[in-house]
Amino acid sequence: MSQTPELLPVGPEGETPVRVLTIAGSDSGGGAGIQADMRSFALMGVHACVAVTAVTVQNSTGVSGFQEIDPPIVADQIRAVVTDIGVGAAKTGMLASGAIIDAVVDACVELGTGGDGPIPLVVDPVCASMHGDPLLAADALDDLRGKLIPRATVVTPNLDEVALITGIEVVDGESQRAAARALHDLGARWALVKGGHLRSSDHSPDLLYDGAEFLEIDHERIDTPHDHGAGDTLAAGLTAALAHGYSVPDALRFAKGWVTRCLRAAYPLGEGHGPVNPLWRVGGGFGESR
Ligand code: PXL
Repeated sequence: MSQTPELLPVGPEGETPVRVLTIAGSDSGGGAGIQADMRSFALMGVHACVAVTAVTVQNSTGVSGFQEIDPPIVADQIRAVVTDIGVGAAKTGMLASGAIIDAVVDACVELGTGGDGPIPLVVDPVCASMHGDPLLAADALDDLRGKLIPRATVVTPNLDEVALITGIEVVDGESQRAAARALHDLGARWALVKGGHLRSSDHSPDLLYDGAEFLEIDHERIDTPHDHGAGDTLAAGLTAALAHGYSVPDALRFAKGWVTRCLRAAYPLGEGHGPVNPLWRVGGGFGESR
């Protein structure tokens, strides 16, 4: 595909759409986690199933606590939807604990999600909120490295997560390539090392690696404090495009375009950071009607 379209195809009204599964935590502020995924999935035209892993208590200023869901209930949500509704791709976000990672991996192995199975799995290895609040237990890193990442069709860490998972501080192109190699060595089919704030230009080059070739995917960088949920939204775009049968590089091109558009439309919310905004699809800037 030479030109990746800005939007995914949608079928006629009344026809069952492409389905995806998000395995993630709830954000009471509505900007990240499951809520970010559902907003984007709906506006991209795919049906999203959900396996809730944790309920966070948060607003625009940070996460003040969370309650984990029992690991067998997390796994049963995955089984219930994959065996009945069927999904074209799945993604993981906040998984909170090693026990939840284990339960998710067991269900994914059983259902052919990730690994050599037929259902692509996007692993967004969420470790902390943008405010630094932990969203994954420190003792779960070994499970992330040794069990979940090896099942990833594509793993999508930000630079802080890269450092936690691989020990590599990405500061330039060379360390970005070293990090991609390290993530691939852990067993991910594709490793995406996001440029994020890496280069102080108006571009944020992401590096994609499949063990053979490095692919740099560059996109305009939008500088906004309202980027809550940006990582989730990029991973959601990847997941939806993979469910449509895109290759990983084409899925990334679509997802970068999607998240860039959502960043451009981001809005302030509360006293802290506002969310990226997939509502650009239905027209933005509603203002407050009083
Ligand atoms: O953006 C990462 C993320 C994922 N999931 C939940 C979150 C956050 C960030 O705060 O709260 C539930």
